[in-house]
Amino acid sequence: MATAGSGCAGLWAVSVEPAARRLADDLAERPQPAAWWQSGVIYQIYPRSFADGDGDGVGDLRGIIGHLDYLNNGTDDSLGVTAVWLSPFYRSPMADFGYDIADYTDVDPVFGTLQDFDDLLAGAHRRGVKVVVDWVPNHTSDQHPWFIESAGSRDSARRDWYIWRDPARGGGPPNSWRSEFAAAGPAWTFHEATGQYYLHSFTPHQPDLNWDNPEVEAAMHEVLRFWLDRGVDGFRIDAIFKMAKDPELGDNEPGLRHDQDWPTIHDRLRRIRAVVEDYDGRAAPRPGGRHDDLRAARHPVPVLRAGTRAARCRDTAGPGGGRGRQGPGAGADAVAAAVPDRTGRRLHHRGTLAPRRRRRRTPVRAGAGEGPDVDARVRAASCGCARANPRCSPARRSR
Ligand SMILES: [Ca+2]
Repeated sequence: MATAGSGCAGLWAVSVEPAARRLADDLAERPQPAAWWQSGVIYQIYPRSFADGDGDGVGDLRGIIGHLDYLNNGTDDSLGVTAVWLSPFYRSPMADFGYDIADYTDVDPVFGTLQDFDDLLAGAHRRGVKVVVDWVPNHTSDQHPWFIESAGSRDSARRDWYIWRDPARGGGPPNSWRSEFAAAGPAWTFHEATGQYYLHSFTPHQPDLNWDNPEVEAAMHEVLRFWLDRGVDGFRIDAIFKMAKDPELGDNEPGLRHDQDWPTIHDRLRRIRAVVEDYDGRAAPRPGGRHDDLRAARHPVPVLRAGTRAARCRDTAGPGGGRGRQGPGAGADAVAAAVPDRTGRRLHHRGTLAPRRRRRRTPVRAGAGEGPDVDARVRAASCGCARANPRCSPARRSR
């Protein structure tokens, strides 16, 4: 019987499998209904300026909760958004307005608590609104416990979690890489205590994680799972193109950047996708060919389908509408990504369409980045306008 059964199974394998494969291929080629992140309106909220829930003059999660009906109450009286994308609300010294994270799994007290976040998530979901959170994988704050431990000594167990190198022969930074913030100068800052430079693609207070270390990748995947387990619907991935660099630290060449977009990015994106695909209906970059991956990596909301046109609009009304502001700048910095549907029809937005702003560049001061005045470099670099301006949000940066 066992032989007959095996033969029967073999017969099925021979006669049915090709037909099943053809059917699967046919189904795969049929147009699939667009997912929410492919056709919906994704509305970016910058928590610091959106709405102040406790009256201390700074926007917070309770302020967002208080305006969920403004975002979507199921009627034409609301914006009718499909999803909100929350700029960082994590614990941070705010050297780069929240894009310098000291704890990926907690809410900064200025914005509230994890309970506030859970309440926000539940309130959004009750209204059918998805919640996308910012994930900042390229760098931490220099106040993150990982970096503090890494900087503790050359023998630290986490030394290799960041990118440390000896000075160049003759002194100075290890190579010619520059910070993405021109005012910050070199992408390297010398650490007196251990006699090496550390890499930072943005401000000196944002040391780059070493994604070539599998322990770092695993730890950052755990961050994704932490928020997925809480129920978030997707991630906006910050500075994703910086997650893969030439491990040999070669100098940039005409037409070839060694400090970003290194080919290792593709497998890293696929592994991120694999983490998210353990959770039904969540959004992250899709695996695909080199072009698709890079399109995803470059897009301000990488969950968007390659080829989707996106426009930014500034919500000049804000949650307070014409009834006055909720706090300093409330509403004025809320930026929506309004995504036309497949017919090109703009789905829903209230506000004034504005062209993407050119980033204001500050001339690099002579000697910037070489001296010890790191804080001055941060102040200049963090908002790109050379002044400590809380209204100058990272959301304005073009990444
Ligand atoms: Ca507040």
